Amino acid sequence: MKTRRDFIKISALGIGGTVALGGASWVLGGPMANLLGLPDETAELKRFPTYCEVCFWKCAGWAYVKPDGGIQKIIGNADDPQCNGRLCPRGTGGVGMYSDPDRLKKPLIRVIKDGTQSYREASWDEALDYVSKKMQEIATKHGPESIALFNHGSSGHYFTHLLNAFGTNNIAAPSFAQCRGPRDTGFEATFGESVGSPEATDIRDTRCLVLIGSHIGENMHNGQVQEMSDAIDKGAVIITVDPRLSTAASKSKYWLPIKPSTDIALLLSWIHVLLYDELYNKEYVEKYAEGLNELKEHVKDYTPEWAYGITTIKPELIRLTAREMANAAPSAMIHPGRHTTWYGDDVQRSRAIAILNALLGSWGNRGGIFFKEGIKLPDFPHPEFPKPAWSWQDTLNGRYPLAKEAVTNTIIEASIPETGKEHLIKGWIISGTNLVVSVPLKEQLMKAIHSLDLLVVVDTMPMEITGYADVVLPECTYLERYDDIRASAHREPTLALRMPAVAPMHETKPAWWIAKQIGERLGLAAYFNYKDYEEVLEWQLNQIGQSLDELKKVGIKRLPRTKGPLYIEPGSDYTFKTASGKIQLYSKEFADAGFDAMPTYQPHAEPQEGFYRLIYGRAPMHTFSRTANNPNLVALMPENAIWVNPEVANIWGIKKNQYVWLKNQDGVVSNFPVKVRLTERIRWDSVYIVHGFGHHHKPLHLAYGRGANDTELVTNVVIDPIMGGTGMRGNFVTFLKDDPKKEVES
Ligand SMILES: Nc1nc2c(c(=O)[nH]1)N[C@H]1C(S)=C(S)[C@@H](COP(=O)(O)OP(=O)(O)OC[C@H]3O[C@@H](n4cnc5c(=O)[nH]c(N)nc54)[C@H](O)[C@@H]3O)O[C@H]1N2
Ligand SMILES: Nc1nc2c(c(=O)[nH]1)N[C@H]1C(S)=C(S)[C@@H](COP(=O)(O)OP(=O)(O)OC[C@H]3O[C@@H](n4cnc5c(=O)[nH]c(N)nc54)[C@H](O)[C@@H]3O)O[C@H]1N2
Ligand code: SF4
Ligand SMILES: [Mo]
Repeated sequence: MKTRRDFIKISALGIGGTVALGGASWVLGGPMANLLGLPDETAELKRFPTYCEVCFWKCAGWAYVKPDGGIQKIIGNADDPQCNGRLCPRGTGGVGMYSDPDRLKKPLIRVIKDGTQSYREASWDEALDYVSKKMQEIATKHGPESIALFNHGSSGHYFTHLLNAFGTNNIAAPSFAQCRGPRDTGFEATFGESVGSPEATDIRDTRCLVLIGSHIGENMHNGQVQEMSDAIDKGAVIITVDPRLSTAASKSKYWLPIKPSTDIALLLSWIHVLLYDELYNKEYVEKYAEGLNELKEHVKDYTPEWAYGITTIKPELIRLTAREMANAAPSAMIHPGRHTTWYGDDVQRSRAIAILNALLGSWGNRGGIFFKEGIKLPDFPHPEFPKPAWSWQDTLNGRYPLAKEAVTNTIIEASIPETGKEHLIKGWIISGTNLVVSVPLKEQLMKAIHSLDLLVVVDTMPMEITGYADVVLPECTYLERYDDIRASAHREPTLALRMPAVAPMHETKPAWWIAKQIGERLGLAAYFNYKDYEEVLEWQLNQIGQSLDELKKVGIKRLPRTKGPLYIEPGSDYTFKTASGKIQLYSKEFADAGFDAMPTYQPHAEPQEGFYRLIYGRAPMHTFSRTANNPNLVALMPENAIWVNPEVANIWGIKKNQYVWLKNQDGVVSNFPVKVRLTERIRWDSVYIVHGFGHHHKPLHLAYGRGANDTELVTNVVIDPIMGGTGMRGNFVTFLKDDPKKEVES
């Protein structure tokens, strides 16, 4: 069926993978030498500071450039406390983002000829004129608020600035409602603030670390992996709760192979043991917390025996592990997690985690959660932003009252005329996020996409989302551009610089330039009153007594703390950032908003016979879509596999390495087959795949058709009523051994 916005293969233009690039090739050997740590030839190489964009840990590093201009390798900056001179495999392989022959090369504009839609190459002027003219038209008709931005990563800031100047703050990222939103909301309700990114988790000095799902080691957030390894060396007790024997579980003293979706029951029973066996940190709780009596009454019946029937974790083990935490307290921590949109009651699970941390006295103590500190760089001077007539809060329509950031799903909903009504969104800019793979509810997403008057995608790669754009704007990779100074808060304030190591390949441009160009065309030049981004960085650094020249030489600068110690000093008082200044074991804020003031356990949907719960996670060598086509990383892991318990495989007559298709509870079949990994490391009631595979866009020559895509099988989404997070683990799959001959939109 032809629609208003047909999915277009960028390769149809012949500009996909067929163009030969200077230096780049399909041979996977070259960059592998770096991964294998072959002889250091850095002596004749020039090095440029950068920080990694392969994930959001943003490790600082050096890009080494060869005399012929190519990038030889990227290594970690030894002064960076976020990586200590060591990058993860993805960061090392980041060169592949630069050298990938499938990269976007020129601006593209959608055209319709004889009823067929395709892209044609355009000059930057033409593409930028098109975008700004369309934005202006939409604003004249519907107001500037009807333009929205979806973003992830460094480029988001420039387009946020552009849209704020234009008069809208409908700006959303899947890293909230599809990721850390529930955690942040649960922690804010309890402690008055969340743990930030990188998380203020004092794993290095912890004596007991509890991981609820958080699969550090596969989730390769660098500093955490290094600190966990140090903590293990120092004898810390690790307790991992995961239906799968994750890498972290395999390094743990205790692995609790919980029945998925029942974590709140386990957490409540741990709270019960801490309170009724009087193991909690009394002094800390008396001094800093409110609502102890209510909590004690609330968990009265939540005994380990009660939890056993739900979680399948034996009562003795629940008691023993609670004791381990109490013995180590306050140097004990239940990790807050990060990707927490699991079952739709995720804020309450995060609340239970926060409450346990409070009972142990973790917040503000060594080995728990430290007080992070960063440095704020002033904004480059610009006129005040206009006040939008309405904003993303209005798209909530009274739902999700505690959402502190825009919810992707309601912005999508507001872009469909039947559901958008008086707050209708007509244009999207998308930068650095492959919405088709990162947001579930595909039907709603497609309806929205087909209703828009303008869809602009800024990306480095021809990912699925680019196929729906009216205009595709190719950004250069992080190795070819300046970006904002990394000034994230952690144990000490740091400043890290990213500058171009090489000139942008093809006709690609940095996002700051793209945003400025559109801004100038929209009459907003006063908001972009600089020649280039070097000028912005220089000005910002000068305001805080630092210099760009120095950062160019050192890459990263550590600054002394000025806002007090890392932990609560003995004998001193601490005021939490909640309304009352105390930790909220009982949340009045939740009660007032009509939610449970303390977490309760609710059973979740169970699989029908012959179906297994689909759970998903990360692999050390990939970051979702970001790396799917990266030649260096595809060489390390070309496809995902489905983890199946051997007992289940036996029932189905499925063999090791056999390819199967997956069919979910709503009859949706995976686009491609996926290889079976038989392993005792997963419970029989669940199957597991790594997210980010199964790409169906042919211009991704390496990623196309490799493995299964979990997102397409997530058709049952349970939305968290508190902040709008999309619980994605209530989906069940069965196996198809024969090719269902599915037609794949590619
Ligand atoms: N290598 C790599 N590292 C990454 C990323 C990446 O793409 N690649 N992405 C980064 C990002 S953005 C994020 S948000 C984080 C995500 O990483 P985490 O926050 O660690 O993600 P989780 O969803 O907690 O972890 C998935 C784990 O949960 C387990 N699990 C599934 N269901 C249940 C359940 O019901 N109960 C329990 N207890 N466990 C369950 C799975 O078996 C799996 O081991 O990783 C970050 N790090
Ligand atoms: N089913 C399912 N859904 C999930 C998850 C899951 O595990 N399973 N994980 C969730 C989580 S934790 C998160 S954080 C979100 C992440 O979801 P996304 O934000 O979509 O994550 P990425 O895959 O990092 O986004 C990648 C896009 O950014 C582009 N890109 C890479 N570098 C650059 C650059 O320098 N500039 C520009 N302009 N673009 C660039 C890539 O080519 C790609 O199109 O997904 C969530 N959705
Ligand atoms: S953890 Fe790895 S991918 Fe993430 S920023 Fe650091 S080196 Fe890059
Ligand atoms: Mo995430």
